[in-house]
Amino acid sequence: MKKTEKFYITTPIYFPSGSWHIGTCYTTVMCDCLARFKRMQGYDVFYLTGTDEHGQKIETNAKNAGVSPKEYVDEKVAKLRELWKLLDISYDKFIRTTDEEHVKAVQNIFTKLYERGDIYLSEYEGHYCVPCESFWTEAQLKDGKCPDCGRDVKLMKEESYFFRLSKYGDRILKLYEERPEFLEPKSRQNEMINNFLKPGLNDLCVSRTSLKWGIPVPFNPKHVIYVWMDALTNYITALGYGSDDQSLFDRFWPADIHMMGKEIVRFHSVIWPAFLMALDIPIPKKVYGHGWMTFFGDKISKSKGNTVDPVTLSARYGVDAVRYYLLREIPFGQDGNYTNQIFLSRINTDLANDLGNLVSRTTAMIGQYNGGVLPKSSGIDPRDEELIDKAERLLERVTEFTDKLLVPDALNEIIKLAQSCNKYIDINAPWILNKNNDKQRLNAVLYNLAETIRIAAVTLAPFLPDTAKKILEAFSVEAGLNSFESVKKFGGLKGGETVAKIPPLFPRIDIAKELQYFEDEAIKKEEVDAVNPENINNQSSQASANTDVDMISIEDFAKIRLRTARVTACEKVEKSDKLLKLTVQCGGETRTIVSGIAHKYAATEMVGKNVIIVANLKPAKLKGILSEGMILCAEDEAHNLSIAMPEDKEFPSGSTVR
Ligand code: ME8
Repeated sequence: MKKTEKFYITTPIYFPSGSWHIGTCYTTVMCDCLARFKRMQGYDVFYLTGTDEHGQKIETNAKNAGVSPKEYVDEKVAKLRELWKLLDISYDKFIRTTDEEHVKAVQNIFTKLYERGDIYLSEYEGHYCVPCESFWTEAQLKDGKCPDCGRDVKLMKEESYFFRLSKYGDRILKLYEERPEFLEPKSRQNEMINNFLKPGLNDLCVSRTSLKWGIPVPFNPKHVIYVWMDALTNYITALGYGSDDQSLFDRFWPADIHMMGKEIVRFHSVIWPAFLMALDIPIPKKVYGHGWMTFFGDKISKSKGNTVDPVTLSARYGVDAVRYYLLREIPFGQDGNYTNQIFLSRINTDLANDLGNLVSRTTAMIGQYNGGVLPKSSGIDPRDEELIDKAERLLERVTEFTDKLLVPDALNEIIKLAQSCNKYIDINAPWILNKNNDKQRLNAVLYNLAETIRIAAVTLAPFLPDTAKKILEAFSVEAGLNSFESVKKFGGLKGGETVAKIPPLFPRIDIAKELQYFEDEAIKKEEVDAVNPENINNQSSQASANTDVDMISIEDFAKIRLRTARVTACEKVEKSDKLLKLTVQCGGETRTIVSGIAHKYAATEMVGKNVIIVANLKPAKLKGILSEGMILCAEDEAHNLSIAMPEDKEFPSGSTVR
């Protein structure tokens, strides 16, 4: 790679609604990690984020708050910037769609498209979803509601400018064909082709007269420019497109990755390329639509009343715990479920047990056995080859995954190396070497540990910058030894460095106590809304009452989400004869389910079984454990149980049961 190769990465620009939750931070933290990774690889990186400040939603919110739209957004934007600062987001530019340069450039773009005949004046009659700022035809509505968010839409009829989107359908299809890597994951491509491109695109309404809070159409100022046209162009106006200084645009365009949640892929992979085609501007290299952080199966969103506050979580467990969770928990392109339990367990197992414990043990041993000074390397010993080999190949493996945007797998490689180090400590037992006065072997073991930790910490830096910094400081790693280049070869540390014993990077969490805290504090509110405390007795009495229920319609039945799931772990619930606590994998999600089957099934025989679960049952607490679903069982009069299982043992988990 040439030193000067560029990398331009963008998040969507955020609606300054003020209700940011852990899910909203996902795109930004993911892009931050990729931007940092590329910087460490030597790329010239431009990482763009910002805010999407116009539109009806903001106009209404400001009115309700009794302030001007600009006052409203100024306050919210300041809060968002604080959040990004807290989460260590290393953006190169924060664009606001109220920035004067952006406003001017959008007006220029609108005029250019009008002059080219790609924008024309007509009348819009149809539906509008205010929360999504989306236009919909009657046929596109789902049960009369917005097909994206399920909320009410408004009927609109007004004079509008239109963009000739219909003209670009074939070119966009061709783009997908010629550049299959343009839109990922592949499933999103199929969705766009089947739902939008194949049925044929309609021209897009790109102006409104019924609201004021937007960028005026320069040659007809009673119209303001449609918020999505205003918003999408930020990716080029931020680089100075349409201004006097286009040098950033010349350097960084086309974008290497536009990253976003799956719900706005349509705007980025259909409408945005069409705008660019109309402007004769090259198409971005990749649009990546990631999955959602869900909360008991629903997308986390304020409107659904289930937010989890990243500021509270960061203050309590550290920013890097939040970053780690976000980067580790959502599998490639899929959704990842948030529960406090999963969040806390992740910190305990990966960060406190594996990584944190390794650093504590190693610095403590160097303190105890060598006065806090790193011993010198004593050359390669065949007993150490396996560890050294793993350390030397870490960056290569992490790069391979990161390049494919498989960030959870990349992180897992680093944690795996920490686990190998912990095993290496157990096998080599430095305390015995010390007792036996085997100074030479003891020094070699301590050196190998410190050097492997250095390699792991440098590689970890783009993911968890603060943790990496703390580790490197503890081992007095010099500036030259914190680069990617320096971790390709084992043996960078010279020996003689001062090694400081540092407090645990991630103190072990008492999960039961913390879950109690969540219940007592504000975060509890969101969870408790969904939690309906029940106990096993009233569940079973409900079950027997239900044997005589009235007939239900097919729509009623459709409300019950039955899914296949695979049991990955199981244990008896303490002080209960009836209950088993099961961990099940349901598609991309891991859930805990407490089930009253212990009198029939042993915990050990449950592991590996495929079961059917009610996936949208209100979570309930049983013996203090949050149960997120129910396992289907047949029960005879003598209360014997038989678990309902899909006949095909290999059937994928997460499949719908009907
Ligand atoms: O859509 N899980 O802004 P936004 C994962 N202004 N990602 C989530 C999420 C969740 N639960 N909730 C939100 C907009 N996000 C427009 C973009 S770009 C020209 C205009 C992600 O504030 C969401 O998918 O609603 C998106 O990537 C980002 O947060 C901003 O969403």
